[in-house]
Amino acid sequence: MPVRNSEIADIFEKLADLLEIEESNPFRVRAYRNAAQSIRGHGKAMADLLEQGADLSELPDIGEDLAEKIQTIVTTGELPLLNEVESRTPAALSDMMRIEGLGPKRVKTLYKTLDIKSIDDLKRAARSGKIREIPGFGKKTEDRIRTRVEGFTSHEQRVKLCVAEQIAEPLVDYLRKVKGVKDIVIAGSFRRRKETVGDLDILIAAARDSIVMDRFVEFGEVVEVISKGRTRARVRLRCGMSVDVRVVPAVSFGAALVYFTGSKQHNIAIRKMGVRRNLKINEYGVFRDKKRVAGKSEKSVYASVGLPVIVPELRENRGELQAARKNRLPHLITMEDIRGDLHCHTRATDGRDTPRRMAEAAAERGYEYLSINDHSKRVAVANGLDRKRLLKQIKEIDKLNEKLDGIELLKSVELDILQDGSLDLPDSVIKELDFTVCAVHYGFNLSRRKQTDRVLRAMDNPYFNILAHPTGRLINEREPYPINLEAIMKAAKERGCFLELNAHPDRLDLTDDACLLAKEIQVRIAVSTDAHSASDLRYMRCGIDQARRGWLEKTDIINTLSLSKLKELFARR
Ligand code: DGT
Ligand code: CA
Ligand code: CA
Repeated sequence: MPVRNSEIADIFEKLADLLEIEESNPFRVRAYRNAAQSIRGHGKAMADLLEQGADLSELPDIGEDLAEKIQTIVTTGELPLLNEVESRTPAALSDMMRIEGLGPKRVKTLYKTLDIKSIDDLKRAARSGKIREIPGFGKKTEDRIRTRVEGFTSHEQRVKLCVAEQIAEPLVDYLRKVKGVKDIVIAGSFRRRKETVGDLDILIAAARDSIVMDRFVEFGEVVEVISKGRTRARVRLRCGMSVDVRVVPAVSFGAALVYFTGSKQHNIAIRKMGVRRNLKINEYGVFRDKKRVAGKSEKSVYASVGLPVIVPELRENRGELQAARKNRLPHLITMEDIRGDLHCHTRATDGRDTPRRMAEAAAERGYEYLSINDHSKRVAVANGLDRKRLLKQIKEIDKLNEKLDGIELLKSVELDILQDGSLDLPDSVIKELDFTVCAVHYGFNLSRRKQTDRVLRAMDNPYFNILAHPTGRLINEREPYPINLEAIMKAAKERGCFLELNAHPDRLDLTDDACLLAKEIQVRIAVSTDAHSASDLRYMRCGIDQARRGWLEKTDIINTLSLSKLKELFARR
């Protein structure tokens, strides 16, 4: 099976981590990290590019040496250099660097002084109070490590939706080619577009004597066959993810689709509605006195209980059945509604492309506007913009806009909200911008009350427009910082500010539940990608998936508006 881009990126990232712990040359470390980011964000699979004879050294951040290493990984599945480094420095130290607050220096100290080599070692040491005794750590640091590390493993098994997509695609392509397969759908949480999925549930319409099950367990990525029958099988893949496959006859396909798409709560509610109509609803069909009355299509199943089809994203038993009954289902936002992106970075700070390249990529997507939001100086990036550099960028964008056709670049910034609630640049320069995106980037361990006050105070600044990634969570890596989102949403609504739904697949911040809350409070949302390269603009789809799960409609989202409407809103008058 071809090696996925994410696997190549993981190898380079691990190598960078371990070299950094070994205090290797920082430029070398950076080169591997940049390569990892570039490969991960690339729309096409490296394996495919190589097969087509492409020269990988022409890709951004990939030189000849790295191109050769990618080739090695694609052909052999591993990188000898990483194996060599791992023989000196335990591989799991790299996992520890994913823990918030643990950099290479600390990981190294923990390893050298307490022989901590894995997350489990770290958890034990934090619980036993040994870490606080290391010079430079202390009780506070130990507490913080303990909270992070407990959270780290508890949800590790769930896979981010965008990663699950990369895993599922080759498998589905493979199954589709098997003789006798008529239809194939990935159901479960994947179809409901949940931000993470536990396993894949693949539904196949095929004749009963189809060989598809035999083919399925022969798939190259399968490392364990957990169970296998004529109509159902479950396997584990090399990446650790499990896959359920069901083969159903065409007459049952709709019923099976409803059942395996779930959610379980939605299914149970539908089945109860059936019971009230003397119908038995299961994965095989809809039955009245043992007679099949529906089940070939999803539509027929929903119709049997008097409902229109409900889109998978809404099937969580969060009021969608009541809404359907009253004909009040929301008209969910779609990609076509989006007219621009209000958060991206360029080379000026930690992005990879120029404003011009970003603008061209946005125009290719059919956008009317794109804003440039490089970091202000306080943030973790070393080269954040100060007043002078921001003013210079503003001039550059003005010039660029004169040349650009069909798309306008908006002048913006991603401002740090400082601990006292002030913004990181003076109003005298902020007022030169079209609008601001503001965010909390440090001081995550304030109390809920203090963190909330900090953001509320920031919103008092009349130039505050959009609160970026409002909870700071990183899926599977960092918990949200404690904050009263409801109070923030209400204040934003009152002041004419907006919240971002950060569409980056590592963030998806707001959650679906938070989107529902925003809708209830009627504060409007910007769905923005936080792109760090032109290809990252494609993450908009991940944000739209999340917004749809949160019941958001076109009118709830500001980057569906024309530029002139948007500018009016940003004036906060
Ligand atoms: P996941 O895999 O944890 O991300 O979530 P799902 O929703 O994909 O759950 P999964 O894989 O356990 O099962 C797939 C679907 O099968 C689920 O969404 C609904 C249906 N299902 C599973 N177990 C039950 C059950 O006990 N009762 C009913 N009514 N449906 C079930
Ligand atoms: Ca599942
Ligand atoms: Ca399953």
